[in-house]
Amino acid sequence: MSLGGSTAGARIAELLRDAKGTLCIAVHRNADPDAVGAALSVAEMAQSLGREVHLIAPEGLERAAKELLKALGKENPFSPPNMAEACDAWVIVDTASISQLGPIADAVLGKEYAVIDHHARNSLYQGKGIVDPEAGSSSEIVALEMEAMGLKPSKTTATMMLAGIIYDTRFFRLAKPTSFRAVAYLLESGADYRLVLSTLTKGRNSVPYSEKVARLKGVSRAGIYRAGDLLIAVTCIGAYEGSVLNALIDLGADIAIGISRRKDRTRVTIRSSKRAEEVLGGAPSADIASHIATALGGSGGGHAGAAGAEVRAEPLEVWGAIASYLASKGLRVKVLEEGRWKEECSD
Ligand SMILES: [Mn+2]
Repeated sequence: MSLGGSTAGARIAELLRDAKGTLCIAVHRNADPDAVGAALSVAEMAQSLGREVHLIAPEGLERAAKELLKALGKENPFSPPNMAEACDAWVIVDTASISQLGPIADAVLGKEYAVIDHHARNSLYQGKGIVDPEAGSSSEIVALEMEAMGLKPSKTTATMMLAGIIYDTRFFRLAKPTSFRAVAYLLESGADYRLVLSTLTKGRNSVPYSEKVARLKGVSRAGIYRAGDLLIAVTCIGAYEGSVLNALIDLGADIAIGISRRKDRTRVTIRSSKRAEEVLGGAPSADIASHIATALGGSGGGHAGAAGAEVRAEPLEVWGAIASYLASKGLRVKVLEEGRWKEECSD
């Protein structure tokens, strides 16, 4: 069978068709609607080529993704991480770094794999697959490949991919031309736009109790720093990092950093404002994550606005690496308020 699509898309089709043994699709930890939409559509691509695939989530699904599956009347299609051992070849979707693969990293990296992703810095990509930082989402990359191959996603998958695009582009605020092209194709394929909007907006107004507590704790512990005229907030948090950091950005921080201790590692989550992007150039969140990973030995990746890194280093060393990134931009860090994050993050 020969398929159209881009050259990279054709290579993915080749891998899906020819890979020996058990074929699996991996998403990132805490998989969001974009990761789930892209994974479901790659699975349908594989099925159209006569291949069965297993979907593996290293650390479960994020709330919005779960709510969408529920609204679609679909069971969670992902197997737990211990299934990863049985996989012989992989397609990794929407995932930028080893740390985002969590417990399945070793099972994936030892095998043949392709990457489909849109992050500005992707440290997993080794030439096989499609990494397009110009795309607003991974779902739109796969949607346009499917269209070029003459494949139509099922209604459920089309709806999940549409949700992925809307979620990752923050309701089209960060949309690219390819986002809208893909949306047109998904709507023609039967995607349920109203269901996506009602599910994604309903989730917003019903923040769970534990997430509210995490936000308030995260804000109350935060240290506040100044670099040039950028405001930087650093906090110590173990859960709902994205939600806490978005709250800090909403309160006025240009860069918000969440530090979380895990046994022998430190996980760092970063969010940056548009203004930080203008002042610092490049893709600040992703650049800080890469800088930390390079300086301290670990992995990191992400977008201009959101990124993450995981290193075997102490929180204070992480803060030192961030200060050295800012110094490389000619900015010195001044303390406005130390907060309690250092105490909270030391054991
Ligand atoms: Mn994404």
